Amino acid sequence: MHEQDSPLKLDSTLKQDSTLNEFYEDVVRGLSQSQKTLSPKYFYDAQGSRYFDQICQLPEYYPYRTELKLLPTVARELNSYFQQQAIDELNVVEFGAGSLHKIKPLLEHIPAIRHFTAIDISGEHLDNACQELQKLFPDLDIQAVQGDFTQPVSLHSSQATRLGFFPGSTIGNLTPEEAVEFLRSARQTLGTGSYMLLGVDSKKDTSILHQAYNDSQGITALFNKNILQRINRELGADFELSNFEHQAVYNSAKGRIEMHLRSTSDQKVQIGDNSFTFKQDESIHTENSYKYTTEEFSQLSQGAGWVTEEWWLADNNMFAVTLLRC
Ligand code: AVJ
Repeated sequence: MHEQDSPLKLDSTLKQDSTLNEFYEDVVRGLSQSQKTLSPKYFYDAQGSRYFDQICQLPEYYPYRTELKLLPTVARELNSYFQQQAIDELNVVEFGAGSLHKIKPLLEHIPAIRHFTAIDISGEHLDNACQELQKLFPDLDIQAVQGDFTQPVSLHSSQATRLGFFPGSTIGNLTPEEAVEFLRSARQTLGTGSYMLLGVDSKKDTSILHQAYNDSQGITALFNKNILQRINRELGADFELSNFEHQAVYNSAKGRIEMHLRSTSDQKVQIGDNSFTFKQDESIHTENSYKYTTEEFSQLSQGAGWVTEEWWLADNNMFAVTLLRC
């Protein structure tokens, strides 16, 4: 990685302070609503990113391994597709890049990828992952951007065709309206002639979904509760973690898994000057994970100005990857 490619090191103090302020304001705003809410983007502090990596290794959590198994096929077919289009230089922009496991099959099978821009909210985690990736692909031009993937990024201008990459069904964290908004802004960022490769989790048997978000080892519960621990540590709150219970349920009307933290008693929590009361059984809604049929998702991306080029489906339609063109 080049020095100038790491904005994190240049203005880390400033960034840290404003980030903390924003976190505080988001938390207070979210917990002031009648349905208390926290954004899932705050799951991913260093510990949360580690918990998520552990979730990906769970037998019940099918999305990660199913998509990873599908990606070499996708990458091989993409490679011949780009060759046919005479596209010989690509800049991949990954939104919510995490531990950078998913980009590897693409890099292995698509030699035209020369540039890689990785955007992730967890800056330190991302920097480490980028350094590891650079060792494996020494010629790759890597740019790490710490930030919320829904915020616009400035990409270095080059001749390279841009390929947005948003694997893992992370788009499922957004409501359909927010997903359209995101795809629109990604289209603006990437520009005409660009592509977008997306992982989309499919609608399926409720019991499979239920198990994936209520694993037997309780890692998902730890991941969910970690957000409270983070609020305690970073914002000086006094959440009693044992007074909250992990809950994940499929809302079939909305086509989404909802994660909640349910208060096991009447209680009060202090965050700075604000105090929040919880009734027994009252919940904090911490995450949505939307599931789509291919038809629903193609419709959604069309609404954001993208054209669906291709769908790849995993065995039993467990997970899907789609290529969009702008
Ligand atoms: C990273 C958003 C794709 O929704 O399945 C895993 C996060 N939450 N287990 C998902 C998650 C609980 C995951 N995404």
